[in-house]
Amino acid sequence: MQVQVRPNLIGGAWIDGAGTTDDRNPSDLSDLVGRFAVADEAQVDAAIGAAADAGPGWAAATPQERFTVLERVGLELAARADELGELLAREEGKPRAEAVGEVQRAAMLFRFFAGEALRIPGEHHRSVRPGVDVDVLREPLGVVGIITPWNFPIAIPAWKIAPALAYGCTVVCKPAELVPASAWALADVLARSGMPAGAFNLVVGPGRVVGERIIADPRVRGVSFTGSQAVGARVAAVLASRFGRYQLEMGGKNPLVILDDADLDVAVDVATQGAFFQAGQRCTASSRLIATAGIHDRFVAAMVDRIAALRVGHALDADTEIGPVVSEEQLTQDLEYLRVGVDEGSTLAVGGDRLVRGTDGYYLAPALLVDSTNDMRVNREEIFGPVATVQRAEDPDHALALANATEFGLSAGVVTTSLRHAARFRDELQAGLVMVNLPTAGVDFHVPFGGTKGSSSGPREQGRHAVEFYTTVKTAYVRP
Ligand code: UN1
Repeated sequence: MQVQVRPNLIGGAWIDGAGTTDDRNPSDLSDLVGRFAVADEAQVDAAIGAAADAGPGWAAATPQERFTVLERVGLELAARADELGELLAREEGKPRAEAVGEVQRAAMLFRFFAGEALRIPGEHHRSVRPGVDVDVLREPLGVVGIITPWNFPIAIPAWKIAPALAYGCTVVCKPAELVPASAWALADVLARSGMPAGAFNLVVGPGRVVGERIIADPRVRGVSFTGSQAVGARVAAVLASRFGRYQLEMGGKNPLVILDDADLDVAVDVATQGAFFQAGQRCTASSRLIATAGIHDRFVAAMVDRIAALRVGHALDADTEIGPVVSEEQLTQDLEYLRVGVDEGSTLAVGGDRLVRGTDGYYLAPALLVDSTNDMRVNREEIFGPVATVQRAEDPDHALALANATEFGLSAGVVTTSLRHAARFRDELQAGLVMVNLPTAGVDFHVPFGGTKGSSSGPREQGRHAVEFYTTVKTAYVRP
């Protein structure tokens, strides 16, 4: 059977590529989710040119025009959340309910930034000189490159594209090659939204061709990237060399501290959700669980029971709690880290086996490594799978020190019933996101998102803080 190839969106036209890439369902490798055109370098250049040409017109669009376009996109995504959620679950492997939730989140991101397009901030001052006024204006940054990962196939594109367009930028977007279907569906909605041709362009393809071309082109004034530290460093180096702007969201090694006074049920719930839901494939996942001495053994025992009972299966099965991991490469990496963890001296308390299900997919039993120490590779390197470790801490001071002893700083949590401990950990955890009695993963769409230390670089994403990346400030002195 002839499979339809989904083309790239360049300058308002759907353009076939130089090759194609297949998008397969990690729950069922016999299911071809779609076939997508891969852009070559000339097509990436054309997309950047189209975005540059569309720039002045979109920058001059009224707040009402931008609101109308973004609101229309948000409403269509919301109306199609079930259909697009199923597509997302098929290509990425997260359970259907979470995938539908992700599409709804993308819808809300567009609706939030539709509103922000009406409220672009500015300042007015009287000059220190008589008879002179000063206006501080926000202007669009220009063409932005948006490079997104596979773990949130529609929410992460949405939370970069929506503010870019709201603040008057034009966009060239490269989604992760593993998950082009959701990004393509979003591009299709954007293409019909009434914005000028070229304001949004989609180019699918590998980072070494498409990504490299985007980051190197001087017409691209800024790049917003979510992905690995290695690629983030490359993006930063290239953008810095040509004085472009960059916004990087990279890894995490997020600690969740369970203090003696924690409610055990809350601790197990929060740790299970944060560490294992979405197969642990979140940069905000709770990968380091740190329990103080008085609760450690009870916490580990309860976690083992809970993890053993988690239902791992096809993303579209109604009773699945944990889907497959996204790819063979990811599965191999997860299994390798489990081996490393045991070699380094920690103990595999539960899980870690590749599972056989009714369809051929990348199923891995969620795994817990106990008796681990913070110097082990499994506690220093991001695994990005359904694998968490437990460390024993003597007391809250020790737990806090362990939590902060990492080069990352994205999200960090504490489970406690003590207001005093909660306030202290909120203040002293070194992370861009702090969660009290909540999973380290799972964030709202209307408030800033980002990390400290090696997790992030550049201004925050989301909420009203997104204006910092997508605009430049002009200070105008006016003598009437
Ligand atoms: C979330 O935890 O809801 O790639 C969001 C990631 C993050 C997003 C996490 N950029 O996992």
